[in-house]
Amino acid sequence: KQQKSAVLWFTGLSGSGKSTISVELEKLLFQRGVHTYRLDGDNVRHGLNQNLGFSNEDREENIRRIGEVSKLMLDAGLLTLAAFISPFQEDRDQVRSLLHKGDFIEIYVAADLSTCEARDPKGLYQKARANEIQNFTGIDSPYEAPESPEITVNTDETTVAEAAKKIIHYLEVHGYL
Ligand code: GGZ
Repeated sequence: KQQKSAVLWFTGLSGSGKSTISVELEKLLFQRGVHTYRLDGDNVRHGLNQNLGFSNEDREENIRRIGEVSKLMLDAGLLTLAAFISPFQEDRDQVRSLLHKGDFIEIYVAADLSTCEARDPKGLYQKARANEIQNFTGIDSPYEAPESPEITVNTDETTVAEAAKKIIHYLEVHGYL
């Protein structure tokens, strides 16, 4: 059976679990022989987008470029996993509008700010609270939760494995797998 390419777009706060879930999901997809590519801050913000920071304008441009790259990945026939905070509804909608209907799957990785702040894997929330970093999402920069995401996973309540399974289930039910 031919795989259907698509863009799985993870959005959520820093520390919500976007990257972790996308890594776990990629493993499950690999086991099924699905060809994937994962885009995240580590391979995009250090390269293609290294001239961008965290102002609203730079985040908009960050997401615009990632949207265009995702479109190229889609043309290459890959199931693309993009994990970025992508805090603005308008910017996510812009990416959606670049693609055909059904090719963009918005996944809201929901978690309370207090949960993300308690996790604080890189100590960035602490720095933001201490004013050592400005424009930090959830602290002094906004996050707009998706209005109608295809999938929501709440990592306050759900494990990484359960979240990945929920996404696999969606892909099966909707004919992507
Ligand atoms: C938010 C920041 C900031 C600020 C550095 N605000 O948890 P992380 O560390 O590993 O992931 C965050 C990442 C966010 O980059 P994105 O490209 O996903 O953001 S956006 O979609 O809004 O363009 C965080 C780190 O970069 N980081 N400074 N001020 N996150």
